[in-house]
Amino acid sequence: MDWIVQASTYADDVDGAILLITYLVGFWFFLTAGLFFWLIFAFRKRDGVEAEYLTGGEQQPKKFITWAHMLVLVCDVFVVIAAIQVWVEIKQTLPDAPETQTVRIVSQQWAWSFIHPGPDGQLDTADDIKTVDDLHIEVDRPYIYELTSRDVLHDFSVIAFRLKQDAVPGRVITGWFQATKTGEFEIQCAEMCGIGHGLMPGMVHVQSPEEHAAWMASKSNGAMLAQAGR
Ligand SMILES: [Cu+2]
Repeated sequence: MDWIVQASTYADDVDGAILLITYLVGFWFFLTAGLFFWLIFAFRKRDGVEAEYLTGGEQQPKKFITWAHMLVLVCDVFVVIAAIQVWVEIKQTLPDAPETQTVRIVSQQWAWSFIHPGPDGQLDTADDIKTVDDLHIEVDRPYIYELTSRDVLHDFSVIAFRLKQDAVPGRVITGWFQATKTGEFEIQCAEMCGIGHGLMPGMVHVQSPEEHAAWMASKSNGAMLAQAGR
């Protein structure tokens, strides 16, 4: 689905599962709708022809339902296999490559706070970089996120990544993403969280390693100046 930009490693797999469902459901939709209207027009009321009453128990017409039902169940098997594959890949697997970094995402009414590991690559150290509504990450690097909420249910959604994860107060929810394209991609809260829900946008800035290092340097200089009281 190229008309919605795909900017993560798993975006294409999510689109593949959704397209499979769309094609299978679409096939049955048009087949049954077509058959339905054909029957209505082909067997409409005619003078001198009496309507036949079917109870549903007759074998001859019933096989059209039974066979179609079996075929739909076979399609379901393909949908379930595709869905489980994508679910396990995205929600039940975490990247373990050594270059993986962890970011913390805190949602609240109505903003996103991000805690980035600084140049040392570790969270909870002095060089952590905190931002509001702007997440800065490196392209082609796996990130684990720790998503929390300060108040109500929110949902961290980045359409270009095909990433969508509820934030639940009292829980730390862990997931991952790996961006494949540099650029700016929108974050939108995807869970009704109050009157400012629609005003809860954010931006992911996917940067090349050089850009990212420059951004971190600019932030840590600022932090040092602030610490020095300037
Ligand atoms: Cu929200």
